[in-house]
Amino acid sequence: MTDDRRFVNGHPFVRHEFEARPADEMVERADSFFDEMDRRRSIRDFSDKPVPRALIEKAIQTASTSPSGAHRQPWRFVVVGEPGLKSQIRNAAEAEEKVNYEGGRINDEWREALEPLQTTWEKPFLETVPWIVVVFEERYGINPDGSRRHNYYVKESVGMACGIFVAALHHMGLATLSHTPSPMAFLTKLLGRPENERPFALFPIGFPADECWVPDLVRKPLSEVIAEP
Ligand code: IYR
Repeated sequence: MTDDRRFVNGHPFVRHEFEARPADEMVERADSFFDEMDRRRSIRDFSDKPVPRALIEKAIQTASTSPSGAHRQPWRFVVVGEPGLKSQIRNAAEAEEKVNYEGGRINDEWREALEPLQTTWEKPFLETVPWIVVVFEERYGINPDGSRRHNYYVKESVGMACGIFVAALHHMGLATLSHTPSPMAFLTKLLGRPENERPFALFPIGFPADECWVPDLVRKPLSEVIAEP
């Protein structure tokens, strides 16, 4: 056994190779990462330009580096590229959203909150995009004997993984929308997922349309984001 591995109460540990950086390089990297992330926007006008599946898989692999409760990694990323399935997702999502928008499931307060986004029940981008990734949370695992294995902080874990997923896509030059067609139960059936999984969010992924408009939203200033104890 080398110096870089040891057992702690019988459990394997490895030495962590932390990458220490000079102070000026830390500031430079902090600034440039902020600038890059600040250019990210959620979009709804997508092009049908193809995207290699390998890029989607790399973004999923990156997302899967997320921290998770007890390292249970309670997420599944379902990659949908088949046009028929995308159409089925669009149709089912629009059916639910039509009830939201026109059937009264969105109350006045909510409607007012959505007004600046100008969203409607129509979701054509679900057919336009080359890929839809549907993220499922694994509510509990299944042991080899069929019994349930508890997962911890599932929503927190999957939420963090989705954040890293969005950042990875943006970093590689792809655009997405964090979308939660509501209710999402239809995705379990459509994608044949087991009972221990629940849909968490859906990400249409591709390039923006030649003309793509987004709401002129303002990010909160730091003074409204940071609070002192
Ligand atoms: N799910 C609907 C409504 C909607 C809700 C929120 I909160 C948004 O940030 C955006 C939309 C839809 O997708 O249109």
